[in-house]
Amino acid sequence: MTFSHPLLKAITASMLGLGIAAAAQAQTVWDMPTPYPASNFHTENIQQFANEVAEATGGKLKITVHANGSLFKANEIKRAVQGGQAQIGEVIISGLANEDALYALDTVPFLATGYEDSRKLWQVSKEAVEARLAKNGLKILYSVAWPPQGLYSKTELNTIGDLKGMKIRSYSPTVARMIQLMGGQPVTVQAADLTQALSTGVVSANLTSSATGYDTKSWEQLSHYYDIQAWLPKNIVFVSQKAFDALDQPARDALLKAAAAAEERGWKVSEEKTAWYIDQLRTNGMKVEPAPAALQADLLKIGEQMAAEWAEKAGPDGQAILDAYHKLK
Ligand code: PCA
Repeated sequence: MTFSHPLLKAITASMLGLGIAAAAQAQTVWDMPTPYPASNFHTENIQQFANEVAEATGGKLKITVHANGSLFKANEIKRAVQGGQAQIGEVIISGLANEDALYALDTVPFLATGYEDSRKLWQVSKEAVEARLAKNGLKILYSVAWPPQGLYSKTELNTIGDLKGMKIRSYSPTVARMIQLMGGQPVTVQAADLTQALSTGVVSANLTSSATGYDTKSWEQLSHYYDIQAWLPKNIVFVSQKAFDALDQPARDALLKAAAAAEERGWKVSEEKTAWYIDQLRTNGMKVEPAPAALQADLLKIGEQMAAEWAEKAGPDGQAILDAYHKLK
């Protein structure tokens, strides 16, 4: 039979269209809010993860990444996934520290200052973090560390006294605590709002990585980068357990496989790009140096105090994790 009549042709075409629509309905689409810009290495890694999931499932599971706090702001993302307004998301673990001291572990200053130690710290704390999030119906897919955190300033710093009263940008409760102990005034600003906060003079210093300094073109507002290597905070990519359970087995497998690959790739890129990021700060005119010895010594002391504070807050569970970490080191 041929469809030469125009009407028949139209009917056939619309039936084909219906077929395509039915296939599209079999597709699961997940919204993925993330806090950092599209060009950030975490976000690029997430986009690749999403592409791999789409490919491995033959387009059946599509993850739409909404970067830079565009769908939900950094501090709303966990709740959005918990509440089912999004299915998958990314947060920085230490951003959750008001919920549980455990989440602050990777921002205890100078506890783990390089990639190797940071991996060990994750190794000993992962299960506990997973268990906390599971109570909220959330499942961790993978975690990746940021480069070591440094101190950015508009002015030269020689001693801790130079920070007195300075408005310093913070991204988590532990960072705020450190700033307080440094004599500064912490101001919470999410990464997506950082450039504006710096250019309007809301803050004149910042504690973050070379990566975020590069992402936000910190050299336009800040002149000094002190490479104090205070800690390597980690992001997690997590999914609603309910959304995960609703997938068929091949899609679950594809998701977990892509997540494992993203974790490995993410840590590698983070470590490999650190020197490049620092170089970019320098090339763009920032003065990049280690902190003067007196300042670094005072920062280390603050780190010791914060480690003690953390251990007290985190109780015996926290102490057990710390013990396991020191044994591994
Ligand atoms: N960049 C993020 C978190 C840690 C980092 O290196 C930020 O500054 O918000």
